[in-house]
Parts: sequence; C-alpha cells; structure tokens
Amino acid sequence: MKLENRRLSNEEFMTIREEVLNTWETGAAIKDLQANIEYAKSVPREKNFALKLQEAKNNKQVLTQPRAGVALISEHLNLLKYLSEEGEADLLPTTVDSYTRQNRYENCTIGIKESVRLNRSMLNGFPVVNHGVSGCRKIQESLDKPVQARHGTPDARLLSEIIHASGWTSNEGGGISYNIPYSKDVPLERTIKDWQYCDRLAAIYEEHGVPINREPFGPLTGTLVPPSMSNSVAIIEALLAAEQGVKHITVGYGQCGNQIQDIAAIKALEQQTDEYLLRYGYRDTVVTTVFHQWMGGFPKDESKAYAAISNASVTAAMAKVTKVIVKTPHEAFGIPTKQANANGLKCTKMVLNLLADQKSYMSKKLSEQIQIIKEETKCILEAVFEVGDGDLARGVVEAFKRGILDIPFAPSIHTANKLLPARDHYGAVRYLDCGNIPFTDELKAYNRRMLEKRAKIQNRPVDFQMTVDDIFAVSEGKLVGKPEITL
Ligand code: 8ZB
Repeated sequence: MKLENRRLSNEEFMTIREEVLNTWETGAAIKDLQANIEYAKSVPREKNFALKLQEAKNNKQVLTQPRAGVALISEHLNLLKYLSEEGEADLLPTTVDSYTRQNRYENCTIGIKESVRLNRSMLNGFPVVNHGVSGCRKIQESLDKPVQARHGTPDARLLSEIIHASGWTSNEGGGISYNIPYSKDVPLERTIKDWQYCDRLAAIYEEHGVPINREPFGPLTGTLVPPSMSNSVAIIEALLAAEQGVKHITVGYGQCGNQIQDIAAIKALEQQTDEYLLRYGYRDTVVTTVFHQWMGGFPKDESKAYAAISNASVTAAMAKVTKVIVKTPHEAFGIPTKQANANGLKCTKMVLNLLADQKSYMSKKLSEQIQIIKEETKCILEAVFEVGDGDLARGVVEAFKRGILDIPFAPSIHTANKLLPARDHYGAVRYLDCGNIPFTDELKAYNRRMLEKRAKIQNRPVDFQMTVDDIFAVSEGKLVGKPEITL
C-alpha cells in the first residue's frame, strides 16, 4: 500500500491487525477488539491519562511523571507504588525494555527467567508484550493513577494493542520520533505506516468512549536539537495522529538550557500545534504539553544533578507546561534505584509548588525568541508539505532525504546529518550549519550573528569545536562549552 496521510479504513486496519496479533503468543488473548474496549471502559475515569492531562491544563497545574520499568510484574508494581506514594508522582509510566522495543520477545523470555533466578531485574524495562494483557491489566488494576507506556519502539503495533487492551490510556511515540533517534536502518515509510496503525488504534478506543492520549517523543536525540527542528517533528506527528482520529495529543520538548529560549519554545510549540491542527481541519483535538528535564549528559555529583533537576523544574513551572518528565540524581550512571527516582520527583515537585502561581511575563526578549522559533518552524513545515506535493506522510520521507528535516546526532542513516547546532553566548541552541534546511537569509544571518558573538567573547572561531565543547559542558558543570586553554 502506498504511503499517504490518510485515515486507515476499518478493513485495512483489521487486515493488518490479524497479522500483528499473530507475531507473538500473547496476541491471542486480545483478538476480540470490542471486548478489549469494554474492559478499557470499565477503568475508572480518574485513572484516565487523557482526562487527567486535560483537567491539569484547565487548572493550570503542572503534573510530574517519572520513568520506571523493571522485568517482573510484582517488582514493577512495587516500584510504581513507591513512586506514586513516596515520590508523589501525578502520572505513572511504564518504561519498556530494549528487547521489546526491537520486537525481540524471545530475548525477553530469557531476561524474565534470569531476573527470577538472580532476584534482580535483568531487563532495562518492563516487557509489556511478554507479560501480555494479564500482566499489564494487573499493573493497571493495582494502581490508582493513570499509566502510560514509554518506550522507543519503531514497530509498536502489538505493544499498543496490549497496553490499550489493559486499560493503559496513553502511549508515547511516533513514526519519526521513535525511529530516527532509536534505530540505525528502519525506513521511515515503514515506521510512519506502523504508527498510523497505533494512532488509528488509539482513535478507535476514543470513538468508543475511552479517551486515549498520544505523545510524540519531543526531545529526539536529546543532544542540542534546535527548538524549531524538534517542534517541527512534534507538530508533524500531531497532524499525522489527528488524521487517524486521535483527539488527545501531548506535544513535547526537551530542555535546551537557556530559560528564555525554552519558555519560548514551549509557547511556540503550543501555539503552532493548535494553528496547524486548525489549518488542516482538526477542530476538536485537545493539545497539552510536556517538558523533559535535561536529556543530555548529567553531572555525576548528586548535588549537582539536583541542581540540574531544580533548574529544569523552574523552567517547567514558568512555561506552565501540562507535565514534566523528571530526571534523577543517578542519571549519569544509568537506571536509578527507586529511592533516587522518588528523590528526583520530590525535588521537582517542591520547585513546582514554590512557583505554583507565578508567571513568566511577556518581555521583548521572550516574544522575539517565540517569533524566531515560529518563523524557523514555518520554513521547515511549509517545505515538508511542498516536497510531499501536499501529502504530509510522503513529505516527511522526502524531507528527510533532502535534509529539510534533519536530526543531529541520530544513529539512523535516514537523516541527512548536515545540521550542526551550537550554543550562543547566552546558552541558546542555534544553527551553526543549517545544512539543507530552507531558512530565509534573515534567519540564517540571525543564527550566524548570535554564534559570532560567542566566538568573539570566547576568542575562537565559529566551528564544530563549539558543538563538541557544548555536548560535554553540562556534565562538566556549565552550560556553554569553553575552549580548552592551551599553555
Ligand atoms: C530517552 C530516555 C532516556 C532516559 C531513563 C534513562 C534516561 C530508561 C529506564 C529509565 C528508569 C528504566 N530510563 N530506562 N529510567 N527506569 N527502566 O530514560 O535513565 O534518563
């Protein structure tokens, strides 16, 4: 079937569905879609992820959510209960292990056995497909807060079927954001189609009375991604989801570090997502936002990590995002203990509470940055539509080929890798090399000017060394990289 941005028909969907459910044994238990929906309907409304986000948006609250996942059901349940009670998390995750993300369920079977034998998790997340609907329902039923699947799965069709059939009312991911940052050589045509299926599935539940939230993964590679590039991808994935009938969308953004630019990025993202959805005729979508605390390298020192977490929480509070995804003091080392995870949550919530009713006021600088991000995003998005001859799905594939969409530091061979980012003197992420991104001369000159200012102050040229220094800066205790001093 040709790739196009068009809603899957029931027949197309059901044909794919049969195939998907046969890819692993736990698919057999969820063959009856109507029964799955009936089960999801029986989940209390206060445990609905989409509704909880909508309510928070209306009340101008900022919700907290950790990442967490271990191999075994009882251990995973203990972990989530702890994060809910001790960490006061508002929303619960289930981070899925890497084998499941690669559809390597046989490896999960071994991982589960080994975890039982060694009495510790031998998988880096919760293997939802292996545990199937019985395991995932148990998780959902034993908790009193909404649960979301967070993963990084290019082909998440079976995973999505299992989680929604288990009453989990949110799914993270998208055809771009769960491909380019997560895999080396999976074609975009493939992942866009597979995520159309996941979106259509969410929409079918929605149409039958179960609101489902979908969240494109905003930060992408989490490494100096300029706001207009990540915003463009988020808006595209929101549009692709809306075409399939998704009504609850959370667009995301990963902290870059300059507070004005970060607040501006969130405002621009919120406004342009609404604008583009309206422009393409999707009138009744509820758009909420998520801010990711610093996704790059973290300091090893716990106090310094708490500072990074607190700093990110200030931005989340001032930008009034709907939710914030929390880091932990163990970030530099790997998967956190449950205590460290709860500590990150508590630290974040304290900052959010202290700033609860404070606002960031519109300033000349803030409105200028919103304007820049919006103009850049518009250049990118208009070009994507153009090269797709008006079809967004085909536009995405072509735009990646040409480097109109370009994601820095990705493992994928399907991104041009010509974009080079670096921080300006104030720490804002700018385009050092725009590659083939079709910015206007004014926008190119603006980016250049901002980097030249840093170059002058640091007495160095505008070049790739800036990018390198910036990648390591935060873990070394500063935001903007400094040139190495040679004596
Ligand atoms: C792209 C997201 C990376 C972040 C965290 C990493 C990193 C991954 C788990 C986890 C708690 C897990 N992460 N897997 N955190 N439990 N099973 O996602 O540490 O911060």
